[in-house]
Amino acid sequence: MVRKRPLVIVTRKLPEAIEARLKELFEVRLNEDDHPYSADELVDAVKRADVLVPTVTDRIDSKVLAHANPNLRLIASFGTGVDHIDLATARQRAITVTNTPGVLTEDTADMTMALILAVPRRLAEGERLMRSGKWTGWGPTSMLGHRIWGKRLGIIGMGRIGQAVARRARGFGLAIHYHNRRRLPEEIEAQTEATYWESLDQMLSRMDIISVNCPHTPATYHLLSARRLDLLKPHCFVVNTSRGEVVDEAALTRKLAARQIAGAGLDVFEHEPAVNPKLLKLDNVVLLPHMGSATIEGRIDMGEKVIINIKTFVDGHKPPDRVIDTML
Ligand code: 8YV
Repeated sequence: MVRKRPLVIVTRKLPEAIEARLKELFEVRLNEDDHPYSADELVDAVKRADVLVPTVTDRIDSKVLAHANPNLRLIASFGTGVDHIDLATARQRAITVTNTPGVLTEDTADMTMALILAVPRRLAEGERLMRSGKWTGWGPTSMLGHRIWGKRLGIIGMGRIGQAVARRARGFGLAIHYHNRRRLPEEIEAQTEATYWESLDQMLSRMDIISVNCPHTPATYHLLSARRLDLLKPHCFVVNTSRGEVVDEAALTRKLAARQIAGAGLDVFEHEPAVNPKLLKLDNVVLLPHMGSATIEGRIDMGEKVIINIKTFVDGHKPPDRVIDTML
């Protein structure tokens, strides 16, 4: 690092306490009005920054990185997913990349569980009915949903968040099934009596609820493709709190509209902030604005992690949350 106080450019507004601490430690450029940066603004940022703090809304691709000044040595991303950063180009340019894993696990698992409950039990539909003023009172066959207890939950991606979802889901009487690149150690499986499926296709065809909890990588892009969505039973519900790109959103929308899938709970979308307009018209979906980890506690913890990653790096140590390690 060339300067005593490196220039840290933060692309979005962070909690006050985090911004205040960043200002104490570094020379900082903040985003006062919190507008998402355009591609030109990102280029401008990498031209000046010693450290860039982006979020999921910033596409740090090879075109942007081509403009990086030689002192840009660290991208300390605010978030766990790093699919918005071209990691191969960053590695080539010897830019270390860090993220903020672990601190949003429980919050994201809570939101996943909320959707697992909300869709089969028609929570959002019931709420809309109340606000419409059209509720005529209780009826034995009105607003019937589907029981959660005793159903099979298939978790795609049994990392930290997937496992936290499994722990919650056990409490609601769901049987836990999972597909993961690698099978988990027996003692972890035992905690939630989880059944491993090496074949995703086979798991999909047998589940009542699917929860997507894997990261978006080139290998998981459209993992739930049209072909795989065809394997789901018509009474199956799909919940996604990971990344929209993991599911073929157009195919999912078609199947939901045709009632070939019972419903979906989506916190993430393939082309955020755009949402397939046909999804907005469907009653059997619950849609949330990418708020899985949106708690003040979580955002502060994420900010603390960003600060620790920058501070250790600037002080010449290995930052704890290295996604790309250029320091070896
Ligand atoms: C964050 C997320 O809010 O951390 C992630 O990967 O998806 C979100 O929960 C967002 O990415 C912050 O950049």
